Amino acid sequence: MQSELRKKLLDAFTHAEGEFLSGQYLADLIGCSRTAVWKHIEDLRKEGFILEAVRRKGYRIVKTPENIIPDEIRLGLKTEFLGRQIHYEESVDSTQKIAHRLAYDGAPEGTVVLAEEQLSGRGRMDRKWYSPKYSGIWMSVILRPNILPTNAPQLTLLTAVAVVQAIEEITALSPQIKWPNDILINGKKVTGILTELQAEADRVKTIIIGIGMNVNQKTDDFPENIRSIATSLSIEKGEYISRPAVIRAVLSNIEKLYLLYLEKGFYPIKLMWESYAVSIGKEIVARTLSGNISGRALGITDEGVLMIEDESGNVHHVFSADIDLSGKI
Ligand code: BT5
Repeated sequence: MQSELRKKLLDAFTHAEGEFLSGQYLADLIGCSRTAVWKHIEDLRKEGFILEAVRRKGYRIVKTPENIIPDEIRLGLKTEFLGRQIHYEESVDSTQKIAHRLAYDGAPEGTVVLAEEQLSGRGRMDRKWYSPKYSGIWMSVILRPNILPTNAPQLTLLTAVAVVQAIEEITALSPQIKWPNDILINGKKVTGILTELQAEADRVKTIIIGIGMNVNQKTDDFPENIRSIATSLSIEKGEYISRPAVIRAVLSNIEKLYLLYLEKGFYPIKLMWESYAVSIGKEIVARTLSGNISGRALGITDEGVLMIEDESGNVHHVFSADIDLSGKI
């Protein structure tokens, strides 16, 4: 089916909110015969939509498919280059792995890898990222900025701002960022970001930004070991959330901020990031590979490095750590 036609039909059903639309109404709307409408309805069924057809009443959508159809994402997507190429898979080990391979093979900047589930989704330092089927957004984005490898963490912070703004737009919830890569709602983790590099000594070749967003999980869907620290948009909002809408908002915000970053540098992003950060001004503990540092979080440097002032007034620069907000070692 032509994508314009498909969009008209889906929009009409969305506005109908589960009520019936007559075959004649749909035929007039898209300018075709009632037989052609029936054919289009069959096409939607093949995509996984469940439609009810009742004589003299017409059609109504009972259930939309669980899948994230790349065409549906692209339809309302207002970006120049991000997400113009979507590599979509039902089940993968990790979208990061696929994105690395595509980038290596020369995929254009802005290519996005999306999967319905990940069997070995990963966090930082080889930690596990739970990515169950159909309920979240597991996605990797390929960017090729001309920056130094030491500035790559800035892209994690940029993505965190883009995700927070997307969540605000779609759900009106108010997420916060915990340095460097956690997005929290009511103190629980709703999104994690993992930035990986393909770099030469002094130049970034490719940045792969992995974004894992919990969207429609219920509390019981989380494994026990993270149930008390994880949440989903749906749990927080109390309703089902459309994944394509969230994906579009995240992509369009990343592109907007990325273009701003390329033009003006990190400073404007840093200001936005600080406005969403939970830890600034608070007593925290940074757990690093070489030990714990406790003190007051002062903010981040222009490179995105966290600054912590300890009891004796020494300022520590922290490049990589897990942050504990309780302030006690
Ligand atoms: C992260 O690591 O938060 C980065 C997660 C990035 C996931 C995306 S999904 C698409 C792309 N493909 C991948 O394979 N990865 C990326 P980190 O800060 O290390 O946090 C990991 C910790 O978060 C785990 O040790 C758990 O405690 C917790 N965790 C795991 N799965 C979670 C989930 N679904 N929701 C909330 N917390 C989770």
